[in-house]
Amino acid sequence: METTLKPGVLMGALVGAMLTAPLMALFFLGDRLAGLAFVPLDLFDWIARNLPGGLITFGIDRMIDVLLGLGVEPLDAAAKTAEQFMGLVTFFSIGVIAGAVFFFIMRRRPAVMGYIPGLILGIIVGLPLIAISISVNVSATADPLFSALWAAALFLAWGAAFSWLYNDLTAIEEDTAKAKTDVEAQPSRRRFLINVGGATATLTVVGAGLGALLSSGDGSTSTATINNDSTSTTAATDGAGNTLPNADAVVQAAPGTRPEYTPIDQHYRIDISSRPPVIDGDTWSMPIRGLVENEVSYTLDQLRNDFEPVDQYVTLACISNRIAGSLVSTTRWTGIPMRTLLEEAGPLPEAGWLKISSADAFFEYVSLDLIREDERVMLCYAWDGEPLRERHGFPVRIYIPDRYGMKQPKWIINMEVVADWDEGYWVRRGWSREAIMNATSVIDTVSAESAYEADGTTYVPIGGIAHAGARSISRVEVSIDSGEWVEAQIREPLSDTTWVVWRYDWAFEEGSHVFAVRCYEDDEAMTPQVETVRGTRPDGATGIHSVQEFIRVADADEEADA
Ligand SMILES: Nc1nc2c(c(=O)[nH]1)N[C@H]1C(S)=C(S)[C@@H](COP(=O)(O)O)O[C@H]1N2
Ligand SMILES: [Mo]
Repeated sequence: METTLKPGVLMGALVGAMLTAPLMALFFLGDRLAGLAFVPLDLFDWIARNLPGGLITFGIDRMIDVLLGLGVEPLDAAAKTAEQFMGLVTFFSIGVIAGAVFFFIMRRRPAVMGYIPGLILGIIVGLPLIAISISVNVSATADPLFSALWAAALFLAWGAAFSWLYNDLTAIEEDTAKAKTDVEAQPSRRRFLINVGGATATLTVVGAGLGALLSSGDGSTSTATINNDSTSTTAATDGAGNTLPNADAVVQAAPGTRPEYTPIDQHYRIDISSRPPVIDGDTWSMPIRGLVENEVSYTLDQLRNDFEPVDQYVTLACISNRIAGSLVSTTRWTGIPMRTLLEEAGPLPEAGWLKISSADAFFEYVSLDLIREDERVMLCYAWDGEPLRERHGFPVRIYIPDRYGMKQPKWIINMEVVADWDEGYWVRRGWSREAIMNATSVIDTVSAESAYEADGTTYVPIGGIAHAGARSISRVEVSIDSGEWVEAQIREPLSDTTWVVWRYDWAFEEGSHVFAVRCYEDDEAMTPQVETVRGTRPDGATGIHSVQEFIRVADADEEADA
């Protein structure tokens, strides 16, 4: 008979929700206020890292489908936000389930035992989560010991609150039962829950609100600018105001083409963690050890001051970029040829590979032969003339020409010369071993607004980009309404490791048209881009990009008369 007077599983779930929301808000506040570990996101990172690769890719693909369907831009920032949101939902669900289970078990206990059951709950849920947080967190700036103590205190308080609420709710049930006739007694449980809910909601809002206020913002929000002004799309300077090497190029981008040199705030960003690792540039140093004659180690100052800096304009793309996707960008990379550093270490005869490891547990292998043969392989410490941004790999990352981003670790903390190749982070999860960039061409714009007249014909500029890693583009062709492929003009590129901007001035005909583009590599064979449609996994997407648009030129006749 007594058990019926005890609050049940649904009540437990409700209490779980009421207590877990402020717990998360306090974790967030600790993160913003003191750089303490944000355990809910650590949990998500840990899950994402330990799921089989196929499942992760499937999950990310579905997420991208949803975001694309919603028209969310920029996609990579939105994906990061969605990931963080999924992390918070997962953690919250654990709290709700913990509440339900706790009340379920307590119902079957004969007597109330003060705060002990709640504290035990806090330990059972908290301990593994703290262990997970310690193992994956690389973005917290506070001492891991402080983070662990802080998390332990929060989980214990959270657990104790379950006992406190459970005991009070039980007491209220009993009072209510005794006072069956008392009209006042019935609403007391509801009043109690409203009071508790109000208190936890206030704590949540104040904690999260303060945390948000304290967020300096790491600049991860980027605004997409569509440029309809032909002078700014082919801007002649980089972020620091330096003249770009192809400033005098004859061919101008069709208005509406993406910026040829990506503004640094708009450079795409992809990494395995929900937040970038935070590294102190003053204390960081990078060793090269393993099968070498001299173990060497470099501080950031040494890398900047003791070596002649090299600049390279580079187009970087993610292997999970879809045809015409936004995960590709171009900027100027500054650093030191990896060959120079390798020579200082002096690999032993049996050495074959360089294992590069990152602060976020990411790693990849680069062949020593490649480093020796290709001096463009570079240890990079600056982008667009500035120290690498936190999210782009501060303090150093590697550049390997012709490879997708998955081969190019950011946030490097260690290099080890080893004898044998092994699978890198994404290779283990089923992605390409070589990750050579596929030749790709994209239509950015069919610019009816920029139509112009010449010799009695109206022309509409069409334009976009094409790239093939470090293999250069020799020719771009356009086809309209499945007609003959005709050659487009190519703007002289920033370098032979960047995309080219192409343009085709089309003799306009009003109506709905399908525009398609394809490109050729700059080799003897003039290798054409692969036209077969193939998804991103495992070797990167291939296929022709085409767009269908209804093209009408406003007042074309009037302009011709004028
Ligand atoms: N340490 C580390 N390096 C990394 C990654 C990562 O998750 N961790 N992601 C890789 C992938 S998949 C890509 S596409 C590029 C993206 O670089 P960006 O974010 O600076 O554009 O970084 C690569 N290097
Ligand atoms: Mo990537």
